[in-house]
Amino acid sequence: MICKLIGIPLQDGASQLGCEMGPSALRVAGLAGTIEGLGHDVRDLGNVSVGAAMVMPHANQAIRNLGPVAAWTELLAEVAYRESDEGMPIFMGGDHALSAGTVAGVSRRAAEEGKPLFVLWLDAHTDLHSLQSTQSGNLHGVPVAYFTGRPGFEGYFPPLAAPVDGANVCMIGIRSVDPAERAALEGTQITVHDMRTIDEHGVAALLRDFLERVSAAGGRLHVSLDVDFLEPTVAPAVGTTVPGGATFREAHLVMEMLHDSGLVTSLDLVELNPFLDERGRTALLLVDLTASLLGRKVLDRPTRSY
Ligand code: DIR
Ligand code: MN
Ligand code: MN
Ligand code: MN
Repeated sequence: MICKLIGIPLQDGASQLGCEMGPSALRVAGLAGTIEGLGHDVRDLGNVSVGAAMVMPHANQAIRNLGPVAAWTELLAEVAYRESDEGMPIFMGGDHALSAGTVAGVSRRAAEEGKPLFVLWLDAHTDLHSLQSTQSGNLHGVPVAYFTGRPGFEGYFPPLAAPVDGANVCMIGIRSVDPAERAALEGTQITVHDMRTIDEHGVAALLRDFLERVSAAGGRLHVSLDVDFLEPTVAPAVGTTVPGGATFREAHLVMEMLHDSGLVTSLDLVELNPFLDERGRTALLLVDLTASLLGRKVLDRPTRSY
């Protein structure tokens, strides 16, 4: 398979600086060579960059960097649309605000192909704030509301070519939801598997149900992996750690099952903040998780102490 690496040094959506180093850390950790070693054709397309953005005033004074994030969203929607023509684009973030653009772009691609787009959201958070409801003002908290077509983005973020149907979005790992997001969830058909559900049923059964739906619908599948999906002791390099996350094995099992399904058409690796890492261990973990998604078997995994 052709894998296209696309670096997105975006940090304007996060509370802490450092995500702009994410693409570099993933390269240094050996992402390209690892994927090549699995027999794939890797093309590193370099980093995307936006020029100086406009100041965009908004009634919600808490919002930070609205102009720049809007500009990134517009550019990334174009890049994601273009690069989803063939092979699997791997979007190396960068904070999670980038998914507003990447999902908008791959959704436009799916619509053109006459297929539904499904999104697997692996995260501690639902990222379902509107521009009005965010209290932190960090725009990595809004991408799901945007790409599912919820109101309030008009005149700020670019119009969506094809909003994603909430019924096609499955969230796994959720354990930190703000009250406004909780209220917004009620009005959607998004599937939310919180950590308690995972504890009780196991991640495999939950994921299998979703993958069967994707397969039956003949959909494209975009996977968005936020570092804070994982338990902070395994993946410390993220600005918004939340205890009680997915274990090392739960995360790998998700990736292994995604590989076996053959359904994944695009991937975000987001929120890696190398400044918070411990000798690159979180970057290496993301490389290994991506390897599992692209076919590496447990028996072939190099032994690392992390
Ligand atoms: C919180 C945290 N819900 C916010 N969101 C994060 O700032 O809106 N998303 N960390 O990944
Ligand atoms: Mn092309
Ligand atoms: Mn997130
Ligand atoms: Mn998160």
